[in-house]
Amino acid sequence: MKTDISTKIAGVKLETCVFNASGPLDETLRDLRNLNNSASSAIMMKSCTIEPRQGNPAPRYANLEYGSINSMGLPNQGYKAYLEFSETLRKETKKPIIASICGMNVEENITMFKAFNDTPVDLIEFNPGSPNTIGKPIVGYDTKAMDKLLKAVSKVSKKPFGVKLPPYFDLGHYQQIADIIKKYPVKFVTCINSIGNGLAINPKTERTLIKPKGGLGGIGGHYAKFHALANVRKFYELFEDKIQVIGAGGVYTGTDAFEFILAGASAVQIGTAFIQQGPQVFEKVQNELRDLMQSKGYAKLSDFRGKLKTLD
Ligand code: RRO
Repeated sequence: MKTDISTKIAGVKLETCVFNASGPLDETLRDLRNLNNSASSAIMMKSCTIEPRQGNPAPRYANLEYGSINSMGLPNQGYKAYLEFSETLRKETKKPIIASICGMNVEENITMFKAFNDTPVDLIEFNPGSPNTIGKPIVGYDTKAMDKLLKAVSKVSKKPFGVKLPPYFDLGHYQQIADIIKKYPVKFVTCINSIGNGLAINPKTERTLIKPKGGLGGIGGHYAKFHALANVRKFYELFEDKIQVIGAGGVYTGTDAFEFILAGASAVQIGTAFIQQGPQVFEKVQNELRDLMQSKGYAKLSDFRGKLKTLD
């Protein structure tokens, strides 16, 4: 039996359902070429802004016992660089190329969505709220702002796009945000961005681990997995599989990927584990997922996707 872990996101074929999350090691053309040389099934680019940004002062990322904390502050080369990178990469690869857009206001997002219309980018992941931009709230927690942004970008985007969401914790919030997303031609949601504003402390030095925002940063890795799974599950149910869900948060193994797909994800992204284990993590997770599926007699993702059983 041949185990098929391919998937489609917004009609775009991915040879496997495992690729990189926006953020880690995807800022430069060199980074993106490294991703092309890895088994990541797509090339996801760093969230971009209108102007290039240095990001927050270092140290701004730290490994933790079971994950990571970051307050990178959106370091990126400015959207014009990513327009060019997509053209360059298109000549070098057949893998889907995904742009991540993170403007600071409606106008900036419109400008960037319009610009990517004329590139070979296959998909766009709209990141409406980094947890780490100093002085900016997490937009995903502001339903009115989300509505306004999605309305604006829906009008101009000719590319299929999805939305990267922060984690929600209150059941009522899932419904509110799902109701807004359903009003627009959003093809997928990615759950979850890092869990905003955690605090990691070094008890020896009695200092914070990272410098920006008094030490506060987004928490990723194993710590994030259970909330990521819950977010995938709730949006899978609320969207009735009409809007796809991509899982992100604590994917280190094929079993992690399996759990996300069981909860309803159509693909998974790897962030912290890519930083900690390097590019070979993509192939490792893919092989482990295939092996696990084979041991369970599953030939393809649709054999078990969304079919999580509960105890009632
Ligand atoms: O660059 C960052 O600080 C960052 C972003 Br844009 C994001 O969406 N999520 C995150 O954890 N860090």
